[in-house]
Amino acid sequence: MGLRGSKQPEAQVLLLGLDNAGKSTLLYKLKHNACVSTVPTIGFNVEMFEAKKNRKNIAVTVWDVGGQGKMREHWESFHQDAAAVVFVVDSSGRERLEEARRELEKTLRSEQLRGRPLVVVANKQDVNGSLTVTEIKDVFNLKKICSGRDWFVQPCSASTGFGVEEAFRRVIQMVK
Ligand code: G3D
Ligand code: MG
Repeated sequence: MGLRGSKQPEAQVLLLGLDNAGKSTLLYKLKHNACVSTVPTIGFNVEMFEAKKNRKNIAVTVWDVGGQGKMREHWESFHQDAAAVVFVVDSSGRERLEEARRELEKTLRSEQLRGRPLVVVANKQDVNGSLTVTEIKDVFNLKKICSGRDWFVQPCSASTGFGVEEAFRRVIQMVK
């Protein structure tokens, strides 16, 4: 049973990524269409949405689990009920790409997430010189590490709102 205890179809979505990738900004933009100044997430943020899938309402719960080192140990306890994973990447800097790639790889190895669809959000596309979707696909070797699941890379700017709704439309389409 989900948070509301209703019979309505529900989907839990895990919002993951390194700290500072833009997860909380993305979540608030989606929920309130507003730029809220974020503070590093301690613990987690959670928001619920109504969405339509195959003309039916679906209750979507998005879990934004803090990305800072210590919290990452807890990511796994959120895996069990996840229908899909959204992994947010800061495309504006190359320094932490390898770290992000490792975290994503580790996440995808989780037995509980086997076969779950993945949307990689290539965030901060508003920053000059940010990595393109193609570059991110290459660096992360997504074709290889995503074999056996549906996946998609969505260019996005959580600050401006570009690609935010599109990213979540993709997620809803992909959940079973
Ligand atoms: P997190 O929840 O993944 O840890 P936050 O990340 O949402 O807290 O965002 C971290 C910082 O990145 C914030 O800046 C936020 O404003 C910024 N950010 C998020 N998305 C974008 C984006 O699309 N473009 C740009 N340019 N910046 C973005 P501060 O300065 O508040 O730390
Ligand atoms: Mg946060």
